[in-house]
Amino acid sequence: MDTFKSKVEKLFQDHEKLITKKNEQVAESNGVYHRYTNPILTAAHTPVYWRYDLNEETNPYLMERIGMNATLNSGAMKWNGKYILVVRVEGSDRKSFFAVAESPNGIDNFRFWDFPITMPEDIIPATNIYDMRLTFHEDGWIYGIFCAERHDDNAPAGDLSSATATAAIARTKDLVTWERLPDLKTKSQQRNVVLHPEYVDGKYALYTRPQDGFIDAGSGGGIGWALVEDITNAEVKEEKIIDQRYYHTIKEVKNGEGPHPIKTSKGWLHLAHGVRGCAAGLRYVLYMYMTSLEDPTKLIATPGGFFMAPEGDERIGDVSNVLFTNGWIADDDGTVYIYYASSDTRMHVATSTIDKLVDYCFNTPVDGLKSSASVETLNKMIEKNLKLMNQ
Ligand code: M1P
Repeated sequence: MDTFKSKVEKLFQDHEKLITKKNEQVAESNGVYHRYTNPILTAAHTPVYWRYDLNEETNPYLMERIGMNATLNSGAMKWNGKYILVVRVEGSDRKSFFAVAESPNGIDNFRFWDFPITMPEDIIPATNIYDMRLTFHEDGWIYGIFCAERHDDNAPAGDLSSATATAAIARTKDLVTWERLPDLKTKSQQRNVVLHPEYVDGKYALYTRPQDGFIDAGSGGGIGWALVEDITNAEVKEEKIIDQRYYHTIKEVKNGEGPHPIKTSKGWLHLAHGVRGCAAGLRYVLYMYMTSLEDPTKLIATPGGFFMAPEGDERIGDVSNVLFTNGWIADDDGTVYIYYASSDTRMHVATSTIDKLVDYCFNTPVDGLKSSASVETLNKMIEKNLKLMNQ
């Protein structure tokens, strides 16, 4: 007969088997990146001792006491030789919080640290916090910028859904103890705010995403850029749109910077998400672009279309048809680990290299913004190839 002790042992064994499962590269690839067979983190990867009260006296039926719903949109960095994710964990109560998970190789064996992050509350406490971008800034601090969501108290009585989004800022030296700074002051609501890793003109530089409402980017225009003098009292005084949205593209409805850009010899390499509407709802895909090293507000490569879109099981989840990224790691050997969530439910990794991604950015045709331009681009490729093939 199963005893309480044997049932607890089984829980731990099954969990250990899940988190130590080897992750294999998927054989098919478009040459730009490789996907992997297993998600790297799911709700079931959260520790058993987060979910179960392991005391037989207080939990005689060994039932889950605290449910976890999803592990998604994670910030990433290499830290003390480990691949670190600051994961957005969502409980069954719909509240998101941050927790660190680390892996020795970046593609499997991700293990959560014992405790989630206890994020100090701001002067105006938030109801929900999520989607942290990590930046190891040249000032020596590790910054986490994330969305702080609060009920919109200006909404009509009874409207419990209207909310506001601001960019919350915190910093740390060890990923355990965080110092909370005041939220970014801006004219509009903001989500997907990201700190550039270097000073620009002696100031902190931010990628922003002005939005008219909590959901609608509206007149926001696209991904913005702003310089801030004092990060401990950050205020956006001037905001310039650097990556605009366009009609009938993958970023028609919204876009947002992913993780902070990677510095390469050819320019800053960016990963972002683009959103379009369709009968099934919003479709979130990932795309790339590059900016100049001399002037990080200047676009120098704008590959058209999506870089990655939901495939297979990735299409299904709490918010289906979504890929979202806010973390990647560039290793010294040039390997890039792209961490992305599918359908707001689970985390995955894809790998590529800096050289391939830069080549992708400079040599993928730009979006001509109409069908005839797409056909023209396609015809050029076909003609060139047919000549080669018939030689
Ligand atoms: O549900 C998809 C995504 O929706 C939002 O993205 P955006 O800021 O572009 O509107 C965020 O809530 C994000 O967390 C979520 O994954």
